[in-house]
Amino acid sequence: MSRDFIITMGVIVAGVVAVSLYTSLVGVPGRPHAWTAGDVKSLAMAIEYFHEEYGMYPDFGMEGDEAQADGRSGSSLFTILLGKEVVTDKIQNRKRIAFLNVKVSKSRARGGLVYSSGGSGVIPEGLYDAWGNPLHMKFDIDCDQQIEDPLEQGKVIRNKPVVVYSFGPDRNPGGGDDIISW
Ligand SMILES: [Ca+2]
Ligand SMILES: [Ca+2]
Repeated sequence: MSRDFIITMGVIVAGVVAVSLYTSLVGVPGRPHAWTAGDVKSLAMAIEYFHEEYGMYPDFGMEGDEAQADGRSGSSLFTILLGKEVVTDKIQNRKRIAFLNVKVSKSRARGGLVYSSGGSGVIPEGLYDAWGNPLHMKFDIDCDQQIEDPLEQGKVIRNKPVVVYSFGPDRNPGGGDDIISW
């Protein structure tokens, strides 16, 4: 093998390693963004449609006007929005409409809706962005047609019953990469 060949191969290998490191750290631009943007919109629409259909918000154990799309309350929210509640006299989604239409995923690291037992269970666990973090929601619970912008202080979002957002690849509010439903 010539020295040039070895150097060329070395450069190619270094390039491949650099690209895969980059994509594993910040994600492939485009697709994950598009998936998460779609899921952010879908969740906002699902809650809006539920609100229109039943004249109330789903009651899923939220405290205050903000919630995260995971944990006990998140699981309860998705059970309601997917029409998977057990039929009792307390059922909220009486018509058992599947309001939510999002990508189902085996692992939260890839983003999407994840079910219990590593994706093989029947209980929805949470809805995650492409960077493995749960989506966030903020509701107009006082019904004054205004929601204080959760990402920009002093700004007000009007005429939305709910807003949904992800912090984006930097996993923090701001930074120009947040993904929002409004
Ligand atoms: Ca309000
Ligand atoms: Ca951000």
